[in-house]
Formats: sequence, structure tokens, C-alpha cells
Amino acid sequence: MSLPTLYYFDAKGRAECARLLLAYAGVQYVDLRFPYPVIPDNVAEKTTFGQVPHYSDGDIELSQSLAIELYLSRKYGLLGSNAVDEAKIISYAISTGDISQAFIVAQKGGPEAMEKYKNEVAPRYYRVWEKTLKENGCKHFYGKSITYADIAIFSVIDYVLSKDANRFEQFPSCLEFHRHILEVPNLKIYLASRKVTPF
Ligand SMILES: N[C@@H](CCC(=O)N[C@@H](CS)C(=O)NCC(=O)O)C(=O)O
Repeated sequence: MSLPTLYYFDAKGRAECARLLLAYAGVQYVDLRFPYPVIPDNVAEKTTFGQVPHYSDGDIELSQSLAIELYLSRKYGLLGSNAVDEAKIISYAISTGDISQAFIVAQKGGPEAMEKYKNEVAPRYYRVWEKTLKENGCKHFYGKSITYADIAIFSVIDYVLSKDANRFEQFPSCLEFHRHILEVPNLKIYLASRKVTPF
């Protein structure tokens, strides 16, 4: 049986959360990357909408980053133990999608829109992350063990810090959380050898 395969550009982008989930779960897989922005035909034809990321796992062919993340999170036990846990964990995790979407809109809107994103839109989410983490002991967004929410939000905080090391100065619990996740053994190994890409 062939190894699972994650198809994406040679970039973090919409695939990095899935890579972190796979790393955390210790899954052996093929991290199949190709240069941005062209998706090779033999990859595009596997996908549902001609877009990546795409994940092949045995008989399963799965497109859409959120679906891939949820599939991996369910498969590897990162969605809690009941419907309420699952809903809460997902509600934190998908705040990252709101931020990414707002960032894309701001990029298209010019300098004023980007200032608004930096000073108003993103901090609105950071403040909630800060409060939630502080109330829960700074290690996890929900419950007492690592979940999809932690990995998804870590991925964003880590990326933002790589671009601006001071961005979370006003959010010490977010920084403590980031330091904690950096030390999770399987993630530490992955991050130590992660390929450096501009985005
Ligand atoms: N909702 C989709 C969006 C996928 C998407 O926009 N992928 C981009 C790369 S990040 C892509 O494949 N662009 C090439 C294209 O649309 O032709 C997801 O989250 O997977």
C-alpha cells in the first residue's frame, strides 16, 4: 500500500496546518511539493476543483484544506470526545480562516486596508485567543490536551511571528502558548527540519 500523499505548492499556505497535524500524529506520508503557481496536470486532475491542497490516503481522494484538516483531526484523535468538544474545537480552529480571508482582502485593498487589518481586524481575534488561553492555562485552547484548535492557531501565530517577531508583544499568553507548542516532541522534530519558504 502506498503512503498517503499531500499535494501542494512548495509553500506553507493552505497546506501547513495539515502538515503539522500529520507531523503531530507521526504519520509517514509523501509531502509532494511543486513550484508556485502552476499545479501540474496530473495533480490537478486528482483534485475536486482543480485547486490544492489535495490529500490521497488509500482509496480516499480529498480536496479542500478544511476537509483535509478535519479528516486528519478526526482520524488522529484531535477533535475531543463528543459533539460539543468537536464543535468548540472547530470554532476556535476556523478563526484562523477568518483571519486569512481578511488578510487576503486587505492585501487587495491597499495600504489603508492593510493598516486596518493590522490594527483592528487581526487584533480582534488575537484578543480572544489571549483571553481564552489565559483562562485555560496557556497550553491549550480547549480542554487539557492538544487539539486541532491548538495546531491550527499555532500555525498562524508561528507564521505571523516569522514575519514580525514583535506582533504578539501585547499578547503574552499567545507567546507562552507558542513556546509550549514548539516543544511538543513530534512538532519540534518537524519544525527543526521544516523547509524554509517565503510563504
Ligand atoms: N477553499 C480551498 C481553496 C483552495 C485554493 O484557493 N487553492 C489555491 C492555492 S492556495 C489554488 O489551488 N490556486 C490555483 C487555482 O485556483 O487555480 C481550500 O481551502 O483548499
